[in-house]
Amino acid sequence: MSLRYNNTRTHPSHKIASKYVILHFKKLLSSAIFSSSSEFLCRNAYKCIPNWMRCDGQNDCGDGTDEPASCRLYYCTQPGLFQCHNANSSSHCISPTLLCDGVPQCMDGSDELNCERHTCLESQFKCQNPPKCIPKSQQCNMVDNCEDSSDEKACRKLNHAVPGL
Ligand SMILES: [Ca+2]
Ligand SMILES: [Ca+2]
Repeated sequence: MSLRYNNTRTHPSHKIASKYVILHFKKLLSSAIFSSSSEFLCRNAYKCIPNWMRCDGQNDCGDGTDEPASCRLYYCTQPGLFQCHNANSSSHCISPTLLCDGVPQCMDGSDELNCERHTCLESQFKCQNPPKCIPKSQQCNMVDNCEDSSDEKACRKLNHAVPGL
């Protein structure tokens, strides 16, 4: 894409086109800076939230843009739960701690989709392969909870730093 703002001819349509290009460029820039593919960029609040927080009945953005009118009907009994993709009742809602935990709780398996791009909760550790979330308490416990030992790799020094060892 080539941008020429110093055109000698300043026809009104050029101005409108330039304005559109700048706006579009700003939009691209902000999404490139503030959000990854696993995140949703709040439109007005200039912050990113994990994708699964969209349409969960809770205003996580603060500006409400994660809960647009186009969201599917929310059947869950409380906000903040993950609604399985094929949900048609509250029985198809699970805690977000069960997303990408390596066990499908949704009948359609939608809680275990795209886990390589899933953002684990702050209370969780993300294993490398398979990409799944485990409780942080299982990190550095000298047990391979990840299946690839990635939960035990980054903390060898921590294990050795235990007083008395
Ligand atoms: Ca939300
Ligand atoms: Ca699960």
